[in-house]
Amino acid sequence: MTARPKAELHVHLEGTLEPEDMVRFAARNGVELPWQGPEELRAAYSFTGLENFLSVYFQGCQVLCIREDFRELTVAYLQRAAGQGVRRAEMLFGPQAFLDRGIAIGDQIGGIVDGIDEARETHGIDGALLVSAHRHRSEDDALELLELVRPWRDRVVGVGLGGAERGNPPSKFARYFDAARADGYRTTCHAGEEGPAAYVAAALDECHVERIDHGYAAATNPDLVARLADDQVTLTMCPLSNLRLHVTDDLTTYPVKRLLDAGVPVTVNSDDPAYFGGYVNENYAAVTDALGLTEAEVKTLVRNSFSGSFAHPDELRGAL
Ligand code: ES4
Ligand code: ZN
Repeated sequence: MTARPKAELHVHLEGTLEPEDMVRFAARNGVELPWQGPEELRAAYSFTGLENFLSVYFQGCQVLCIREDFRELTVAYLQRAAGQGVRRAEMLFGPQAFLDRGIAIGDQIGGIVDGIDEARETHGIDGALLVSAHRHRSEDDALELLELVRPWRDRVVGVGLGGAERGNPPSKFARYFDAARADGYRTTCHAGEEGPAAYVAAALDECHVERIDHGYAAATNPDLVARLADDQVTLTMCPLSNLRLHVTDDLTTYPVKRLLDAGVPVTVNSDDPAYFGGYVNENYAAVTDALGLTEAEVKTLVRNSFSGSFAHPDELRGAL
């Protein structure tokens, strides 16, 4: 699996911050953390659910302060991903938590695109940035985010929506996705992680997004599964994340295999790998072991990762 070329379509850049780097950035930026060192941090990574995870994750985000931090974070993830055979990495990043702390959008995105360019040179990996809004904030905040990002339009491939899912349905963000499409962005939306299958349907019907991040709950609804297959909607699933956040407690029933059998273009991804115990290959290994996936099934997953990517088709020649 290590050398198998693949794309990763669902990873939060902030979720790639390893405990050692968090402690190092905290020290150099003079940020106080409630944890003493990397071991104490890892011990704290026992989550009751998505919102409990997000509260720890946003505390971790506080160590990222200057442009250089965002560049180093990006290079470190892309180097690691390239080492796992990732050729194309589509990285979600949520500027709102950093804007709250007065960090200029140019320092955030400037550092990330510097990191993408450096990693392309040194590791040959095709990194792409997707800006993600928080669904627990207002739609007006999300629309304002699009305005702030406008100067970097040519360096941002797409937009997404993450954050606390329960009580924050995709329908709340229909105008955000409309505005993003009008600006030429590709679109993806977290749905059906802790939320119901109806949120997956709403992301498609009301927000008209191209891809669904997670989509775990969709597997409970046969009509929706048939629709995802008919319309070839890519799901970016994250098995270790779903385990750690108690979306599922057992990967032997994980719906990847059933969705593949139904013809849904499902993919395997890491989500927040520094917090959930594995990068993309550990996620492939977890589902392959638990479900006994065949070589042909793993090949399909890998092919889906490229076909579901937002890369220009010319860049994908040979991968499909
Ligand atoms: C998320 Cl905003 C955000 N960041 C990282 N992981 C997430 N999962 C759901 N929303
Ligand atoms: Zn995610």
